[in-house]
Amino acid sequence: MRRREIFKSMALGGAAAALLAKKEASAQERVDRAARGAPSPKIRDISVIECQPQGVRLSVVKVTTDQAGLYGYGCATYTQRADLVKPAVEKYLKPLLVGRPADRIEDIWQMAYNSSYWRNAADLNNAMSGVDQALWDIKGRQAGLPVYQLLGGKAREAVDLYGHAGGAEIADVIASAKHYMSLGFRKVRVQVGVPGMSGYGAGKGAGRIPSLHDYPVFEREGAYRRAMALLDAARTQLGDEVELLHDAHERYTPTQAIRFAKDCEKFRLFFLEDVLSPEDISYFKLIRQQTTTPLAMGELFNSPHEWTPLIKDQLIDYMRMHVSQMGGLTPARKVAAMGELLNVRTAFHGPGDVSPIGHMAMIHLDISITNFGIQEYTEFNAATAEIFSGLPVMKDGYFYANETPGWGMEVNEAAAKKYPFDYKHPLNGGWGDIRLPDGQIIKQ
Ligand code: GCO
Ligand code: MG
Repeated sequence: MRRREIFKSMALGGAAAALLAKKEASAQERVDRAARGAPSPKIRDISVIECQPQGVRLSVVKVTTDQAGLYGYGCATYTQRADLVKPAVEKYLKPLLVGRPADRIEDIWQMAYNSSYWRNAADLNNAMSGVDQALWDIKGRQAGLPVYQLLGGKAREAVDLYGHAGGAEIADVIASAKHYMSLGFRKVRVQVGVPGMSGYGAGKGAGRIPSLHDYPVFEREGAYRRAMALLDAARTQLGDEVELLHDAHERYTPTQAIRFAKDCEKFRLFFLEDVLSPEDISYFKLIRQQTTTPLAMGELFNSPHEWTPLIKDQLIDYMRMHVSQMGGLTPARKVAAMGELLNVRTAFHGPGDVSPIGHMAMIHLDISITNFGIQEYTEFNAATAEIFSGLPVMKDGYFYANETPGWGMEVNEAAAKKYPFDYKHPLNGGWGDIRLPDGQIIKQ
């Protein structure tokens, strides 16, 4: 024992000193491992944990290494095509990666990206994300550090959130928004049902507008007027303090989108989301020239060819990508860094169809970057808490990162099995069709 330990032990008394010396020894051992280069863990197994604790299909990848007790989790959730993710992992990424060094995250990401030849597909990106985020979890567990420390440490104490206020009638939305504000939320997304048609993000409006079919129906100008009435009421009744967000969910034509963004100026939104479809992103330059309404876009993007032009030319204010649709934390942190150079902030997609592992991965990235914008909030129920330990803690409208190594989360696979995918869903988790009165299907 070094002289310093001897003097310390005399002062502190035997047992306490021994404990302190043991703690210091393990801390020293960790430093030594890092200094001498801890033995590189090899990937021994890759598996997929599927569950549906809140009515939405979640896919989580577990990567196990050859070092006892060293494994990690990553989010691979693509709820509408969940059954494609598992084979993409097990039949393609597992044979490619087992035996490879788990600590070469960038190299493995590039290998997986290249291995399908055709790339930037939603299902393959989600499979890659599951592995990628698991490797970051492993890196943190190996280093004994939360992942945000590997990304440069905290740039803020916690991650600011927005809640989803919705309802069939405007009064219901206002009440829901007031509930979030009572919890301390400073930002609230407002969405309302549209009488007689299938709106987005809120209860279904009563009745049905005339149409030539019996499918769910949507009529653009009626929905537009309803949205303006909602935003006017929200700003009037909730006051100027609260920041309002609204998701147009690609429901309008491009020229309606330009008008919608202009009409929103008087409501001073925090952002207007998905005012265009990904196929129409060339219209953003027209919107940008005509209005100061902040614009958010990206949850439907899978490829750098979609987000790069919008960020490069500063045509949006917030990047809304679904991190697992991008391929994981590795690409997300690169695009976040690109956004910082161009003052485009992050607002990563975080509804119920992101697993708690995916939420935690976003929180670790959000908390460590300068151009963080806002994070979407999802409430977790008891079933989710039964499966995932270390869930993000929400306090006063903020999410907090775990301070324990990696993501700081565990997945109870036995509990996950209690909540299997529900194959009774008529579309097997798919996205239903909504049509204009004449029967034309719309993107929604
Ligand atoms: C959002 C999104 C979601 C999507 C859903 C699709 O802004 O959170 O628009 O509500 O509709 O994630 O599965
Ligand atoms: Mg959206």
